[in-house]
Amino acid sequence: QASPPEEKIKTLDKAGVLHRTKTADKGKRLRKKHWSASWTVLEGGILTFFKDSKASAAGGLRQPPKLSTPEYTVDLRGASLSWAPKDKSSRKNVLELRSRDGSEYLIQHDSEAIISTWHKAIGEGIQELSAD
Ligand code: I3S
Repeated sequence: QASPPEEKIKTLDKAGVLHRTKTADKGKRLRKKHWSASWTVLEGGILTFFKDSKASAAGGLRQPPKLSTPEYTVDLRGASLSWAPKDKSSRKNVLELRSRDGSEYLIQHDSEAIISTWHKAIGEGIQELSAD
């Protein structure tokens, strides 16, 4: 039995709450960091950071999450990912994501296990796109 072509299977790669801040916008370094905890979705080679998750967290488990608007979407094609150098942040477990258009983001989670799964998933996303 033939399996369906890979490209037709659109999977949700990963989703969860991460701390993130944008540090450069299309090559222009931003002067100030604004860390916020946000719902983050990796799907189809795109990483989407939604607006601050505090509003939806306040709703509790009995409230369906409010559909918030994406704040940043990062196309992983041509992007690069690495552990952020210490001078970029005093926080632990910080990843630095650079998009092809020269925007940069720091991504952080206190749990090393959780940030490692994001490191792997985003890294694989970048790899898959570079293979096309
Ligand atoms: O690169 P900086 O200036 O040390 O980044 C810190 C600031 O963004 C700070 O905001 P205020 O200047 O409003 O306090 C943040 O609260 C810190 O989290 C930033 O440093 P870390 O090391 O956490 O990325």
